[in-house]
Amino acid sequence: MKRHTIALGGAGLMLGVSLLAIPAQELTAELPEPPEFSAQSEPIFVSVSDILEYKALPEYHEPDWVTSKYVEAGTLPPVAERLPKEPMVYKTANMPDGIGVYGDTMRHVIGGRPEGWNYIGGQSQGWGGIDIGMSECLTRTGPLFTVKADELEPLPNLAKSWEWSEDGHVLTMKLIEGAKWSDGDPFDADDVMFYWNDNIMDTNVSPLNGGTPETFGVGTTLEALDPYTIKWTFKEVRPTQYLYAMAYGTFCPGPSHILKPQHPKYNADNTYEEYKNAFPPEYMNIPVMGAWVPVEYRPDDIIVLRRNAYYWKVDEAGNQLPYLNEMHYRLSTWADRDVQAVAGSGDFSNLEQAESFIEALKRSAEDSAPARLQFGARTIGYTIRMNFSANGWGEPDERAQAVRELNRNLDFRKAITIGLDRQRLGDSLVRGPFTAIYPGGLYAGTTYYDKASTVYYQYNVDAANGLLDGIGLVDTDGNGVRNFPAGTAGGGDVEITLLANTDYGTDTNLAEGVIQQMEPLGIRVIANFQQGTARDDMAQAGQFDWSVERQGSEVVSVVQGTSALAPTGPRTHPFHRAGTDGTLDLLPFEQELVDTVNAFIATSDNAERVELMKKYQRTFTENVYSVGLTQYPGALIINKRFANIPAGAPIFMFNWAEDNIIRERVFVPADAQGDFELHPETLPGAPGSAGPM
Ligand code: BQZ
Repeated sequence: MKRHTIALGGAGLMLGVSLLAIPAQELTAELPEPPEFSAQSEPIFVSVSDILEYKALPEYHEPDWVTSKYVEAGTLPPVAERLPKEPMVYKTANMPDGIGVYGDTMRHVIGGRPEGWNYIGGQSQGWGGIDIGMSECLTRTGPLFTVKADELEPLPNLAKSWEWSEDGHVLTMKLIEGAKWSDGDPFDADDVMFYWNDNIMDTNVSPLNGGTPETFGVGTTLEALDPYTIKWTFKEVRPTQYLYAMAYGTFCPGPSHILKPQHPKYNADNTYEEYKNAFPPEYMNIPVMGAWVPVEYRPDDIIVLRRNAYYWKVDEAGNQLPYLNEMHYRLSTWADRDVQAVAGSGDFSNLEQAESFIEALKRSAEDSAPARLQFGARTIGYTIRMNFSANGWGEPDERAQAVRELNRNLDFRKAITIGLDRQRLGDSLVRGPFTAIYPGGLYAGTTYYDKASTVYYQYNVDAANGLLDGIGLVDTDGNGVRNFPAGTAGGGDVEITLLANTDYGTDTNLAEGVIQQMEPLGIRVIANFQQGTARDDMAQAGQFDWSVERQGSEVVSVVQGTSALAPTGPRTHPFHRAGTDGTLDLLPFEQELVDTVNAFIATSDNAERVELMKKYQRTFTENVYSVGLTQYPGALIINKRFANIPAGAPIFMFNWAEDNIIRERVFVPADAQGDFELHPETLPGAPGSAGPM
């Protein structure tokens, strides 16, 4: 800490800056190549039309017990009447193991806990594939990892077809006709417009996964032309980009016939909080468009879901999907998910915590191992996100406001990024060829990544201290911690809180590493470790100085979550949202990033897009917009008895594997089926009724 003492005096301080200024080129270096690590299986690339189509089939089928116990008993209409006019049909040629058979269960283990069933009202169901399985969206992107790059476009889903107007401003979408919610109520434009008008456009509601009006473009409008036709009008010309935002997690309509009566606009007795919490976890049989419906919930134990008798997808033989009758979500921890999957007491895991790699690899290498494990590309990455708002987002106190000002100072961010030994951080998680040094921005190895456009400020503690001296942060009271200049936050110690998610060992281990590595810089970082949901709420409310976060699909695919790449709207960005006056106080380089992202959204010319993302990457990494930490591959762990698991399925790309593998067409051959169903031969009951019917 000797250097600090030199520049104690005010004048000395200023002097220090110019004297100590270190030219950028001395701070940067060529980014080391990630260690050689090839994905263990490659996808089979196809066209969208090879995967599915919508068409009426001559006959339809269902599990025999559904026919005998429900249809013949008159408590359920025949399958043909439960299906839409033209169901979605999965093509056999695209199913790795072909047409499946009914039966069995997929036993998930999750680390989250359900807040309730009002997804569009902002409640989480516990993650780990439970909301992905219940919520169907206008389009779908999870399976796009198998689609040819030059034919990449979201899959149709609840929107079965769409057409652009000549001038490219209007997109007319046809919804699937005659599909029903799992209680038999018709799905139509009313559900779509309730989501748009009263959950997206009503800013008193924050739908789960962050859908906002700007997610679909500033000034965009949506209207229903008839029960099965909706019309989007965009300011941009042919912004095909927004079709990705119409997939999971930002355009998955909820059952308006159940939710609307609870919404304050239609129910004056209810507050918005009461609307959000109107359907607690104990409420069973919430109507869904997904393949399975929750019929049992035991707190801190399990959520059981049974097949949706009105599910609107079939195979080419006319068998109504899903093949699996039941889904379990054991309420435990994310780390336990890995353990149970390799042990065979669970059936599925996204091996995403690097600390568990070696043990999981060892266990799954045995011939007798119940599950197979396949690594994918490096699409899991962590970064430090600094809160860039200096105009009140998250209502910072004087100390926090002073930290925001530092976060907005490039030399400060440079000092932090070169003060970090990323190799050591990666090795602290797992040794071996897994982790790669990640400076921030788009991930190496992804479609739009360009190494030459990636600025890497290499590890250099001395230079870091030089920069911090240069910006006037001096340890005036000699306690080893730098102080704010007199007149700022009372000249107190520079103390910075670091938000991290205790649901994951990786998150808190990396945060601990950052805290430790900031000490030699005289920066006191204080752990603010929170459980998942609390962490998510704090992050979205801007109640953080810094946060260690596992990043989303925007830095993997760019096309999914694009609007989160820069503050394109007042509430779209993870670490810079509008302040108390509703405005965004963007720095000049942030405005450049916003313009680049908006230009990317507004063009479908691929060459132009590639150039725009090079510009994005350079501006992002040159300005250390976020401080990358490490990047590594994840591995999909699935019990060997399951069939129709697509080759090369990544745990995370456009979405998580729970979407990518298309679970509704996953099956277990008859002779391999386990006896795990807790409610065999039952169907979901009426909304709100206890248990299956
Ligand atoms: C995968 C995923 C499926 C959310 C969640 C969880 C939330 C975040 C993130 C992942 C979990 C699993 O991730 O870790 O492997 O199963 O659920 O939804 O981290 O806290 O808010 O973004 O997807």
